[in-house]
Amino acid sequence: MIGAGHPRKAKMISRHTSADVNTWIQQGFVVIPDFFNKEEITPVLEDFKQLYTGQGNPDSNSTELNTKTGEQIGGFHPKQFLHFDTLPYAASEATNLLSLHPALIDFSKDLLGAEQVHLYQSHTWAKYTGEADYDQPFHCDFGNHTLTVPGDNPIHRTVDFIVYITDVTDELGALRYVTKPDSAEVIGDQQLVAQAELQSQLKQRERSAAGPAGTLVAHSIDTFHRGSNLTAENGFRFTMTMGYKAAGNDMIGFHVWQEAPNRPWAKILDNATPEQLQCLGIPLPGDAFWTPRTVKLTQARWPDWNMQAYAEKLAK
Ligand SMILES: O=C(O)CCC(=O)C(=O)O
Ligand SMILES: [Fe+2]
Repeated sequence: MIGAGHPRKAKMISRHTSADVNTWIQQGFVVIPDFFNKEEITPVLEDFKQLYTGQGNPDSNSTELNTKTGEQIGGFHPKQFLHFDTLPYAASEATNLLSLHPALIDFSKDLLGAEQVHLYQSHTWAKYTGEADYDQPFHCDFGNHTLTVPGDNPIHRTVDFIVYITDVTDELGALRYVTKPDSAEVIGDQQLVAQAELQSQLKQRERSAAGPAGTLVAHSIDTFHRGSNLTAENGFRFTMTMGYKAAGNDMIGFHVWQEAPNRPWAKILDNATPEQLQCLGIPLPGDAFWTPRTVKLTQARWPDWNMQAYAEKLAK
């Protein structure tokens, strides 16, 4: 088995099992309904309400965009991607640190079989009934995560997490997916794009990732899935998407954290542990990067970041 059980120091209490890791490797998807608890999700829900106040289509359920023509295969549409935000968020510590939750880092390491992982994507996403037709065709997400293709070994791929901040039912746009064995039967393992005639065959095999708030969906950039439409009256769906890769995997990318220094980084720097910050590319205390000069200059740049651990363990 690739991925689970590699030796690590100080193992935290995991929120996943080795069966979850196996399911992800074999099926390409795993859905864990209670990964995050109510106390963790409630403040994030409050933040979403603030971030997206007054958003959504007030005239829900009656727009042209939301009408369907028979069994038509869905398409990608820019209106599906409104109400996106990117880490760090103009929101509470809870929302800013959810993407870096130790249990997610721990799960990512086991899924990818990597000693160290890097958070390369984190965004919020709000969808509203009637604002767009959110039905998409089956696709894999690798197209805007790599210039090559998903690797054969998990360590070369990524894990894409979706966290439900609200309950996500089939009527509220639950992601639909096809397991790896099923998609292999339909289109083989030599194709990464499903043409129209295969879309309907995949649809016959689709499963729903519906779940309550707190649910974690883990998939990868090589697994077939699609967004589905919101049909519940006045419905809305709040989720967060996070992507992890093995540290040093330069083939994979999405956000470039460094290009947005004016965003509210203090929310993260002032509250995260060195292990969490390492997932954003900041070396651990004791790394050769940290010298008296680099600690002093970094501290001057971010005065409220408690850098004691870095200052105490300077490179010789
Ligand atoms: O949000 C979802 O349920 C899935 C959307 C999706 O797969 C995509 O936009 O790539
Ligand atoms: Fe996708």
